[in-house]
Amino acid sequence: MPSKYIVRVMLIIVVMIVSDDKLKSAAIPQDSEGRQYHLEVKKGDVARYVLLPGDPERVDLISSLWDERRLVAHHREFRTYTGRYKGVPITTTSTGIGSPSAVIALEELIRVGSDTFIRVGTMGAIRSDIPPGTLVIGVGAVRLEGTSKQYVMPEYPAVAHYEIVMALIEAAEILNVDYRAGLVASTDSFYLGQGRPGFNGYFTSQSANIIPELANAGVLGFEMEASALLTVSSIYGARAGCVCAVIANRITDEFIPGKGVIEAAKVANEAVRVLAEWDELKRRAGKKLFYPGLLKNRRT
Ligand code: R1P
Ligand code: URA
Repeated sequence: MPSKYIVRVMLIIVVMIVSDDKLKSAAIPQDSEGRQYHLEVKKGDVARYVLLPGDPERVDLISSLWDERRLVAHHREFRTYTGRYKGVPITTTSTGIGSPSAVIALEELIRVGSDTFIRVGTMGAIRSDIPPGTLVIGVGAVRLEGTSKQYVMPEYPAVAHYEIVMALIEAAEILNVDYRAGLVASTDSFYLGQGRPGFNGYFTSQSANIIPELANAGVLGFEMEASALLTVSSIYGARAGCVCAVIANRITDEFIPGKGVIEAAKVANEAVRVLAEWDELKRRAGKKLFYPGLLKNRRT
């Protein structure tokens, strides 16, 4: 029988060998192959264009519309597929609920080579004329979450990249779906933060005022990730935008979970095809930014 000492030394050696394959640094948590701590993706696993739903089940729906797909990783709330949509390499990763995990996904996807992000979400409208099933294309977002404030001052704007806004509008027109374009508000709380009572009717004056105040300022509705994704993408020079299916209307008090989600998935996929075409036109013309005049160079 080996002594207790020898067993302990052998155990330490085994742990060292195993951990050599694992994370090298607490500050930069990735393994020796560059595989990221939360998403478990590495360079080569993901495409430049990424669709970001909150719900992990929505990545199955989004990728079911592709020509081909493979499950790359699923760790915690982050489920990732990569494949092709109409020939264009594409990835979808779920972010879970809320801005902290959404920005973790963004951070790790940028590190492994993605640079274009479209959130494919659900939201609650705060105007009576936006019924469930409508799509809202975000041009900007009110930063009512805390995550983006840990990156930059609150005055910094959360704006969608204009190419993504245009590509989403183009896709919605091609697919003939009902859509609006405008501002959304991203909160950290689904309940009090969006004017819903808490447990036992707990309420605050701030919560009571949030819907009329934002509606009066032209905001179309609530969701929980867009402003952090848009802000952090701008800081890093990445392109981001969002399209959300309206599943609730807070003025008419309707709630129809799932309404419009397949349309949002279709529009986001088609927007990636449009963006890829525009990116190719830019490349051929030697331009950094898309403008409508480039369309005259389109091959039919
Ligand atoms: C709240 O129910 C969740 O739904 C919305 C909100 O932003 C939040 O994540 O989006 P997803 O359906 O994309 O998760
Ligand atoms: N997502 C939200 O954040 N709020 C809603 O009302 C519906 C979906």
